[in-house]
Amino acid sequence: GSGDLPPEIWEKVKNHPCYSEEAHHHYARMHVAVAPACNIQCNYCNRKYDCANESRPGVVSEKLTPEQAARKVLAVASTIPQMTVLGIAGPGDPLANPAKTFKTFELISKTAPDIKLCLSTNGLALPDHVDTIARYNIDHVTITINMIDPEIGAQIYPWIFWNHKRYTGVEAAKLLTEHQLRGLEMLTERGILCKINSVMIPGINDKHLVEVNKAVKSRGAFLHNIMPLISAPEHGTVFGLNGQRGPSAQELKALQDSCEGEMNMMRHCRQCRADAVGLLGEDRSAEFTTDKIMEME
Ligand code: CLF
Ligand code: SF4
Repeated sequence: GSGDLPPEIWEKVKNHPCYSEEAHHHYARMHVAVAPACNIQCNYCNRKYDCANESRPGVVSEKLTPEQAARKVLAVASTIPQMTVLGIAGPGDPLANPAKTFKTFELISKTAPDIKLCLSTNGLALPDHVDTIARYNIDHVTITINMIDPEIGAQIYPWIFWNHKRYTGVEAAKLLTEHQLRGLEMLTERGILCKINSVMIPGINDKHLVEVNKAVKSRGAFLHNIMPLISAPEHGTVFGLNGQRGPSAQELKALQDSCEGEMNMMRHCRQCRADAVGLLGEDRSAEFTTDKIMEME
């Protein structure tokens, strides 16, 4: 049901499988992997794999040009009528590849104007792109925010690259958190719905995420999605190699419960791949490789 949401917000979330728990049973999303580069390094990422911002690390996607991506969206939309949302979530950071990302959105808004556009970013470059995001009618933006304390951030991010320069340590984390929170404020001021993803890393930011929750709630975030660190050495994560464990299901639920307040907590995230297609938890990406799409056309 619509709960207590204002009608204009309900209109934006009712068909979005990530923003509405109810919608995820009925509506599908797809991702196109058009964004290979990244502008930061997370300790839980290995650049060979999809971005763990949003997406499950560990599976290499087929990289697409914006034109290939637009053709794929049309092919999927004609096969899966419940497909309501197109997201760009990697495999790197979409805003570290702004030309490819916005070209893709532009092509899709022309060929499939009914499809809602969704973007997921680490937030470093967000303040520079908020006006473009608004201009392209992107209604949903996810920012991955794992800390608001640069001392904690320095344990998660070894470096960032911004304004032609590499920053490390606390200085890097300070810039990142400033850009993330400013970007969030700028988006919510423009009426763009924002979801915050946080990766729960036991012993690093698990207790701190309650503070993150307060900070993003006060800046108008619509939904908070706390996801477990996927820690597996085969993913090549620094944490994984160092024996960093992910949280147990009970630890994750306890943290989500302690954050549950006026802001909704997302509990149905399936940590999708950067090229995921279908209902959440369903992966039909293998049906829509570039070769198969050429056969369909
Ligand atoms: Fe994709 Fe992300 Fe948009 Fe959804 S996924 S860009 S908001 S359309 Fe959804 Fe997947 Fe969880 Fe992301 S279940 S990983 S929250
Ligand atoms: Fe990897 Fe994503 Fe972090 Fe970039 S933002 S380093 S792609 S997990």
